[in-house]
Parts: sequence; structure tokens; C-alpha cells
Amino acid sequence: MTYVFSDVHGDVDSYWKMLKLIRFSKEDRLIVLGDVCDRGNDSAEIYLDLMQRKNAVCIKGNHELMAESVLPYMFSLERKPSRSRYKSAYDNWMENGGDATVLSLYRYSDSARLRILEYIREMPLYLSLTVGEREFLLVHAGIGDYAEGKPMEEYTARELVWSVPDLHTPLWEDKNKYLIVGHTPTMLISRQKPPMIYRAKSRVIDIDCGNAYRSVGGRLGCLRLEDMQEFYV
Ligand SMILES: [Mn+2]
Repeated sequence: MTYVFSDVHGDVDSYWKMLKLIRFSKEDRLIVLGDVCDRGNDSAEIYLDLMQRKNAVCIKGNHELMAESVLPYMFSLERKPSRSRYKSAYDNWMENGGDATVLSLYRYSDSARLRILEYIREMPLYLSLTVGEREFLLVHAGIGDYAEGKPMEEYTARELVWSVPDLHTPLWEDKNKYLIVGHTPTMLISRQKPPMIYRAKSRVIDIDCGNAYRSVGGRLGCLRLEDMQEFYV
């Protein structure tokens, strides 16, 4: 079976609880729609677990994009760009919860940290797959500056990790094709409590149930693509 969740945001407890709930096994596959890191207490543990699973793939989110723009300098792999450029990238990441990720990374060895950075850098920006009769395009946030027929590889990272999708107008005619995204907590779209996976008229499915905001009722949602069943922790 194929499971998709997103925006775990360093919350290692929810991560393990979800894998247990769906009874994730070697016969299944897992697609994580980015934003594994930041805010929560152990982003590194989640990356290290995902990295060693042959049947798991993680798509890049805006938080991974922020991390990869700072970590090479922090780890002294590259010379820092101008002080102001580095400072603004660093401040921006810290304001978005990057401090928790840095603390988590420094609990592990140098080599583990470097492997995590390499993993983040190599994350794909999108994934398309067919499951049964449905076709899915998966990105972290949405497709900014969308043009019909434009090949996916021509979209920039920013367009795929920061864009909020239109929930009313479908991007394509094909009624069997869905866009699955995270990034926008569904509690910002619908008042439903507790928050649920949101299936928009435009065939956009938002699976981010606000796990980063558990203190105000957010939770981790997961979608199984074969039968569209939903799971929550
Ligand atoms: Mn995001």
C-alpha cells in the first residue's frame, strides 16, 4: 500500500505513532511531502529513519529549502557568502523553527549530520504516480505560475514549495488526476475539528492537518492512495 503524509515538523512521537497505526511494512511505500524538520524536537531522528528505508521517499518542502541554504555554511562545507546574505538566510530559518533542527542535528555525529544534509539536498521537488485508476501529482505546497503542458521539471523550487493552490479551479481536465499537497494546515481552510484531510473541488487534496500546531488541535494525517482511506494520530 502507498501512504502519504506531510509536515511532521520534527515531531518524532507522531511520526512513530503514525507508522505504527498504518502498520507500515517493507511491502508498503511511504511518501513524505516535505517539512520533516523544524519546530519539533527531533527532526534528525526522522530523517535518519527515512534515509535508511528503501521504500520511503521525501519530497522537498520549504523548511528543507531553508535548511539547505544555511547548513553547508554552518557545517563549514562552504565559505559563507556575504555576511548580510548569510544572516538573512539564517534569521529567516530560525524564525521558522530552524533552531530546534540545529539542536537536533548536533545531538548526532558529524557524519550523520552530513548525510542528512546530503539527503535534504537530493530530495525531489515532485513525484507523479498512478495508483489503480487514479493519477497523482505530489508536491509540498502547490504549483506556482502554473501553465498547462509545462513540464514539471521547469518549475522552480520556490514555485513548488511555497505556492498555495487554488481550491476552486482545477488545474487540469482529467477527472482522475489529483494534486496532493501539504504545507497549508487544513485548519486554515475548514473549521472542521479535529482537522481533517481536505479534498477540494479542484481535485487538490491537502493532507497537512497541522501537526506543527498540536497545541491548538493540529494532528498528523495520512492518506492511503489505493483506497483513499485516511489515518490520524
Ligand atoms: Mn511548508
